[in-house]
Amino acid sequence: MPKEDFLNIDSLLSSEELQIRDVARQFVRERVLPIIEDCYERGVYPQELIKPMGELGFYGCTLPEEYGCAGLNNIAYGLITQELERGDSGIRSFASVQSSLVMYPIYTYGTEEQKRKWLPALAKGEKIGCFGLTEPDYGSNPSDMVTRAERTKYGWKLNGAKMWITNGSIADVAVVWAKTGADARSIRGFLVEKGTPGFSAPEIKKKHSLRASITSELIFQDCEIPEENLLPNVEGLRGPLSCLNQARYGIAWGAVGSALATYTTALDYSLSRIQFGRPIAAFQLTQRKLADMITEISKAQLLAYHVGKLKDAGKVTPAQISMAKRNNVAMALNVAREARTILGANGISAEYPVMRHMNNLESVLTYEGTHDIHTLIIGAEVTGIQAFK
Ligand code: TGC
Ligand code: FAD
Repeated sequence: MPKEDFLNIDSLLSSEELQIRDVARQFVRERVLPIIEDCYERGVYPQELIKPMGELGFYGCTLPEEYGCAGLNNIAYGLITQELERGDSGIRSFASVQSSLVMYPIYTYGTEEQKRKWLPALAKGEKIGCFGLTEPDYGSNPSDMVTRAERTKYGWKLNGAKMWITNGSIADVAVVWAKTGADARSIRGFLVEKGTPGFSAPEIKKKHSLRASITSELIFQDCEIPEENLLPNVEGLRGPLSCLNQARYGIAWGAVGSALATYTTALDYSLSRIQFGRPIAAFQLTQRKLADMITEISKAQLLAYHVGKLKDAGKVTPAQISMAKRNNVAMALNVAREARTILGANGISAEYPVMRHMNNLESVLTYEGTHDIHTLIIGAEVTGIQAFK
């Protein structure tokens, strides 16, 4: 019995999907794992991996080949995020933002010129993107955002600030959501290019989580945006929230990868660590922890797989994606915490990946809609009553 595929989920995957999964797995083993603890400790993103990940087709991988993308299905996309997050949530975050939050809106809501200009370069990792929705005072409730775009003779003038933006300081293009009128129905998306006067993106330091990931503030002071940088084909909160569906789906798989990393570490450790003359794996309390971990991981894999199949069939709902993101991230955090107990004092050491994953998952639990917000999205779906407000 393979130690991490208890339910033989591999038997559900096509040979192409398995091959893509294995390419991502090998990339993480060879390029990410040897350096990631050091990056985490120093608080830097390994930028030397950005182009190699593009060469392997990891960015925007479900988008069509005519824009330089791989044209894969959603199961393959999920398997890639699973393997990337097995390495580190920061690596998966980079790919999620580039793919789901930057390439997806340009592809879905952009002009043909915008697609030709940005998608092939973003797919190769030659250009980097970020996504600005959250503001210092508006996180879970983006409909009350205060960043504004006013019409000018030549386009738009942007004023406001975005907060907690992954990749912000290194991005060549920021997809920024701003109000053009009084309420959330006037929200529009803008492509703000690096170097635009009035735009700055200072990095947020002193994080205890997602340390191998760049997180920034975006500041706009009378920032002039040409008309051709408006995403013309969407208006209202539906624009940014539709991008979140793509990223939240990827996170549901990514969380499984993180859980596999901490579970397999704990399993291996429990078999070699001797106390009271026996491997700690021989104690019933340890076996119960391991049994609970692999059961929850297996259930999460099936959930992600099924939601992926629905997505490929064009039948998935946002609430189903919320269920997968909510369940799988909470599952991964619980698995990491149990794994840490199995490692004893070694559980807090950077010699093992467990605490790094655990700390990362505290961000993953909060971003892309907090655990509570996804609870309320599911609650609204089953009761028909919105409890947000
Ligand atoms: P509500 O009135 O429900 O909806 C407004 C309009 O949006 C539509 N809509 C959606 N469309 C597509 N997909 C979804 N998931 C959608 N949810 C809602 C809705 O149909 C409506 O459209 P229309 O045409 O009728 O106007 O909006 P609300 O203001 O009540 O808010 C609902 C709520 C709370 C669920 C929403 O605001 C929400 O999801 N809040 C959480 C915010 C969030 O997730 N932020 C994430 C920021 S990005 C990020 O974290 C990146 S981390 C990246 C990384 O490093 O990986
Ligand atoms: P708040 O919305 O202030 O929530 C605080 C608490 O209140 C939470 O527990 C929440 O669940 C609870 N709460 C709020 N409303 C309700 C309610 N109605 N009912 C019950 N409980 C409620 N954003 C981007 O736009 N782009 C990015 O690239 C990005 N990257 C990120 C990277 C990192 C490392 C982190 C940590 C965040 C990132 N975010 C990004 C921001 C993220 O999406 C927000 O942090 C998240 O949406 C929550 O917003 P908030 O932090 O303002 O918390």
